[in-house]
Amino acid sequence: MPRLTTNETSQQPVNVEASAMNEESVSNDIPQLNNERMPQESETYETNNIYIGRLATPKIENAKVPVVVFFGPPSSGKSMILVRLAKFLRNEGYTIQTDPTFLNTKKYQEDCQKFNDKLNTNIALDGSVEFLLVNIYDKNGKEIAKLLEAPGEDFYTTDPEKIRAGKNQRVEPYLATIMTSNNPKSYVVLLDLDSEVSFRNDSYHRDSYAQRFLNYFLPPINLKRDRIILLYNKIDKTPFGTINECQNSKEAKEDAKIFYKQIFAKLTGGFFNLEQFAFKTFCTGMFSSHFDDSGEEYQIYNVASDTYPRELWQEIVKKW
Ligand SMILES: Nc1nc2c(ncn2[C@@H]2O[C@H](COP(=O)(O)OP(=O)(O)OP(=O)(O)O)[C@@H](O)[C@H]2O)c(=O)[nH]1
Ligand SMILES: [Mg+2]
Repeated sequence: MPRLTTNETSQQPVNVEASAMNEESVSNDIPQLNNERMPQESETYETNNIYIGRLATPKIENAKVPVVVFFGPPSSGKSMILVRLAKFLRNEGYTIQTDPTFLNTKKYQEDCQKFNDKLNTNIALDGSVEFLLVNIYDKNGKEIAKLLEAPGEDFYTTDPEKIRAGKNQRVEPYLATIMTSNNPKSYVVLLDLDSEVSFRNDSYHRDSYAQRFLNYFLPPINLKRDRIILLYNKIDKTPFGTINECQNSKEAKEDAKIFYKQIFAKLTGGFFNLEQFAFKTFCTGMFSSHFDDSGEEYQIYNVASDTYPRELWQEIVKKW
C-alpha cells in the first residue's frame, strides 16, 4: 500500500469560488504583462542590465495544430515528461524542433538550447527552464503537435508570498489565450503526490491545487474537442510501479482517487465521459544527483520503459 500518512495543516484551501476565466475576470483581475509596463523584480531577469523573460508574452502562432499542455505545480515533472515524450517520438521517426516563434526572449532561446542538448543525453533538464514549445513533425514534414511547458507556479504556487499576492487566484494572460485558442488540445494534468513539497502529506496544498484546477482551468476547457489526461507521475516512488512498468494501474487509480477525490468526482459525473478524460501512470526514469567540478549539482536519470511515453501518447492523440 502507498504511504498514506498525512501531516495535515490547520490552513484551509484557498476559497476560489469564481471561475476565473470568463472574459471579464481575465481582463479585470490580471495585470497585463507588456512592454509598456515597468517590470516587477519578481517577474524579470536581469542580464547585462537588459530586462528579459516574462516581459514578452508567449504566444502560439499556428492556430490549427493540436497543443499538448502540461499542467502541474513546480517540480511535478512536466519538463522531464516533455523530454521523455520527445525522445520517444524521435525514436519513432518523428522530428522534434523547438518553436522559435513562441517567446521572443534570450531566456527562452537559452531554455530551448538546454532542451536540445538534453534530448541527446541522460542528464536531467535543470529546474531553471521555464517555457518550452516543442513542435513535432511526422515523416512527411507535417506538423502534428506542439508540446507546451510553462512555469509550474503559473498553475499553482506553494510560495507563501506569491499566494498572498494572489498568484493562485489569477490565470496568466498567455495561458488564458492559449486555452481559449482554436487549437485542439490535450491537457496532461499532473496529480502531484511525490514531489519535494509532497502533496501526499500536505492536504492544504493538495486540495488548493485541485480547487485551482477545477475552478480556474477546467471551465474554459472545450471538452467537446479537447481531452484531459490525469497523470499519476513518478509512479516509481509508489508501490504501484517501477521504471520498468506499472504493475498495478488499477490500484494506482484508486490511490489517486483517495487524494484527488474532487477532481475524479467532477470528471466522472454529469456531462463528463471517458472520451473526454483518461487516467494514466508515468515514470521518466530513476534519478540520481551528481556534482560537477565546480560543485554544481546535476541529475542523471536512467530512462524508464518506453511503455510509459507510448501509452501516454496514445491517450494524447486519441481525439485528434
Ligand atoms: N523518481 C522520479 N523522479 C522524477 C521523475 N520525473 C521527475 N522527477 C524528479 O522531479 C524533478 C523535477 O522535475 P521537472 O520535470 O523539472 O519538474 P517541472 O514540473 O518541470 O518543474 P517546474 O519547471 O519547476 O515547474 C526532477 O529533477 C527529478 O528529480 C520520475 O519519473 N521519477
Ligand atoms: Mg519545468
